[in-house]
Amino acid sequence: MHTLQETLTRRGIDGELQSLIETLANCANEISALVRGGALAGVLGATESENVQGETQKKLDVIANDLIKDALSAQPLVKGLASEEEDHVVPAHADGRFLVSFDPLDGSSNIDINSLVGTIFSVLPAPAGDVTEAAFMQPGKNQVAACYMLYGPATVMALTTGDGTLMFTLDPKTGDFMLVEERVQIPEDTAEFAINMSNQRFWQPAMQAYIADCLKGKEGQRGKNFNMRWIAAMVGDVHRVLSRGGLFTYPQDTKNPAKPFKLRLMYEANPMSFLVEQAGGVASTGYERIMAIQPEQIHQRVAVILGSKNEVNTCLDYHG
Ligand code: AFP
Repeated sequence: MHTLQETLTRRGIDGELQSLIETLANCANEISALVRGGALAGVLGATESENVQGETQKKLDVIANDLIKDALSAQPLVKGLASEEEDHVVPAHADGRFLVSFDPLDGSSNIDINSLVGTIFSVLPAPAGDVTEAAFMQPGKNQVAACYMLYGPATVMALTTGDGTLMFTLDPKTGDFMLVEERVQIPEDTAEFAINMSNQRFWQPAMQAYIADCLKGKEGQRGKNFNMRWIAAMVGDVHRVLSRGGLFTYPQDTKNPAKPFKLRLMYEANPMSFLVEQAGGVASTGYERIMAIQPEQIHQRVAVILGSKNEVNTCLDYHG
């Protein structure tokens, strides 16, 4: 078994990117310990504040955000950072090589019920000049690395630097992330989908039709029965897709016309799309490849359909 450091060295990942990835892994190690402490670590419950998107912040959202912000600000390779929990981009080191976007604690509503949560990172090359929001306005295909850490029964990390998707498990005895799978492959076919069914009446006709056909099962035109899963943390749902295939979607809806999309492009959709594509899957909005989208602002949201290649493509057929 190889540690994260040994794996990155063996794969010839340049020393600076390696150092940044190790910083991200160390953050996850600390957050993992807090998550495991639960009520004993004083991390449950909500704060009285809201983030820029008007969502109530959980204590652990704030703690994880501060922990990562401090660690990245102390890492000389980081030129700037953008977080789901920060109103604006945060400049770090003027001669840093990387920009890091992150969701410090994905799946916040799961914290208090002792269910899955995780952290998601996206690494972009830093352009010359000042760190403004404009520096982050790069499509996902520019990412040099992406990873998530899932704090489940085991703490795991999925990582890509553009040469496949690797899976690691945190060894609680040594604090090292150990390589458990070098080339994750998402099965091309599946009979499992993940969607928040309570929004059904608000979806566009294309998604209505696709899910309706899945629900008809063997007797319908799909000719097979489907199973449904919903973890309410994208990090958990994507981990299942990487582990055994499936289709995950948070589509456009009209529930709140001012907010037609739920998932954030920079902190959730782009890094997860990179991991999924590198594992042989597909990630789309329904109409375009997520990683080709030219971002317009850091907190932008998008529709997401990702997972097993053939199933996502079938869903995309319904979108014309
Ligand atoms: P947070 O980042 O605020 O924790 O939200 C999690 C999330 O964006 C994503 O991870 C889930 O897939 C989705 O929200 C769950 O949404 P529902 O509340 O509709 O189940």
